[in-house]
Amino acid sequence: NGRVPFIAGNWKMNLDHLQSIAFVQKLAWSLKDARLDFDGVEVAVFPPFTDLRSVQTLVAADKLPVKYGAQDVSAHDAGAFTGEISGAFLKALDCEYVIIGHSERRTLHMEDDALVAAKVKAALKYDVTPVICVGETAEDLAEHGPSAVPVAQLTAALEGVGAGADIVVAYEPVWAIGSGQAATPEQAEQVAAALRAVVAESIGADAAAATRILYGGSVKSGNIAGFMRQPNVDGALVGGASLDVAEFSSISRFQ
Ligand code: G2H
Repeated sequence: NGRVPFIAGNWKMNLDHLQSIAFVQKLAWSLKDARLDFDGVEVAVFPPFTDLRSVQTLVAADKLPVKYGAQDVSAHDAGAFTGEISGAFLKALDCEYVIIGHSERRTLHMEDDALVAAKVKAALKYDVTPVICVGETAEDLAEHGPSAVPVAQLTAALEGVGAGADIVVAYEPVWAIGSGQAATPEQAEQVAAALRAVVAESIGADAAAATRILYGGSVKSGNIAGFMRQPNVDGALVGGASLDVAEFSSISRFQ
């Protein structure tokens, strides 16, 4: 299908500064040692804001084959928004990606669909590719079935986004996040296919064909291969298992 698989490590608020920097270096060595075909897979890490400058410097200086992005972005361009980080700031740090609408932000920081949509537009405005997270809770699943809530969330997130926009979508069922209980590859495929239809409807068939749709929620080396075999699943957003170099390197090789 021409889509380059994407393995993304969402570190959340876990590794400290020294661990982050050492991780990026060791990951690059590990992937090179394993002779990973970097044309065949994109590997990215998402450190805390405070480590992005160091990661940028390290990656640029050593030309490391690891991409990186931020875990969130402000919906605003500039101004009196204490504590916020703009898309322009992320672009200046050469972030290629930014995670938007992660379930932890939706739940713990009250981010709603409208704010997620505004953040998606803010990222795109500064040419930072949004990794748009959607997913249903166990209650949503019981009440509405597998795709309804993720489909509604993605439809809202793409409201007003121009045709052909460069986006990544991450399907992360809330019941699978950090629970050790991943979705089955078939469940992930079913929702990913529905989400691809939303992308087609919202920003066009070409964008839908090009958009990577990731699965996230308790991904580890032991289950990545099953997800990667699904035609509509193009990678993974990995949390807990992205905090260990050997494990994340293994996932990057789909094994
Ligand atoms: C979902 C995922 C990463 P984990 O939050 O975004 O985390 O792999 O720990 O379930």
